[in-house]
Amino acid sequence: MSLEIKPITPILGAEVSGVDLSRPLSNAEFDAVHRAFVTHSLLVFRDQNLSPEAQIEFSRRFGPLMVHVLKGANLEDHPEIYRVSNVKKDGKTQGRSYAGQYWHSDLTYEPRPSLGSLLYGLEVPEFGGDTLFASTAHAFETLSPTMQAMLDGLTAEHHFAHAFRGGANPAARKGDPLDERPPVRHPVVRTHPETGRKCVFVNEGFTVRIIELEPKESEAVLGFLCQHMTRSQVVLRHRWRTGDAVLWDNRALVHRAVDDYGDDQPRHMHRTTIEDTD
Ligand SMILES: O=C(O)CCC(=O)C(=O)O
Repeated sequence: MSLEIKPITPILGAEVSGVDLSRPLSNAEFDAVHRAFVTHSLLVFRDQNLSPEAQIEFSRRFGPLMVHVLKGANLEDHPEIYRVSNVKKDGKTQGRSYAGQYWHSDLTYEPRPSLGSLLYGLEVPEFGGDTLFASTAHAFETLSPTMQAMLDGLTAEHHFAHAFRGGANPAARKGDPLDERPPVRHPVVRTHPETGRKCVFVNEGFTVRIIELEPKESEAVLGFLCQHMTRSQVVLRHRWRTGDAVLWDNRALVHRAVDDYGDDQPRHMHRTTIEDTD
């Protein structure tokens, strides 16, 4: 079966068929996947059967893997796999339940944030539990030149604790090791190293403030940017099927999960997170 790439929306996303990620990809196959990843920012691979080892091996071809700060959610034998799960074993949840219920890009609270993430659905709800994605490059390109010039050169503070301290969803706060990571600073506009496109690099989850602005200005600008990036007409909504592996570019997108399902609907996912070494 040959590799096929079908775009999902005019702005982002493509479905890739003809690839079995459970076995090592040839260099030619990997190059085609890599090109599609850079072009579309998000790739959906259906009907995969991925062991932790295979997921790690495929993800590592993009760069070194990061270990999530919430260690209890990582797979014991494979700490590079972060579990997003509401499934309980011996009364204990198997990973982080209802993770990411706010727009974010993964691990922007780290000094070196993430290049991309691969989320693999082992068990998904019959309905609900979709994931939403929006392009930060498209967001920048649809701002006025005056706004673009104002943002370019600014710096923002990102903090892991922000998502849990009422910055986003207060319900997600309980029991998280809030101070594991000190605040870090990143440019508000970053140039994607592979596409050359400028991307807005702030998010609702982890961005606390824009350093160079007064607090009220910062709040207003961040609020506007988050709203602008995630307008309904630019959002891709991924409806999960068991066996889906979704790879996204954290340098070019923000995403959020939707907790419209309950614990009676098991949702169990394995995520690998690739480091941005540029
Ligand atoms: O569960 C999801 O759909 C996404 C979770 C999330 O935000 C993440 O893995 O970063």
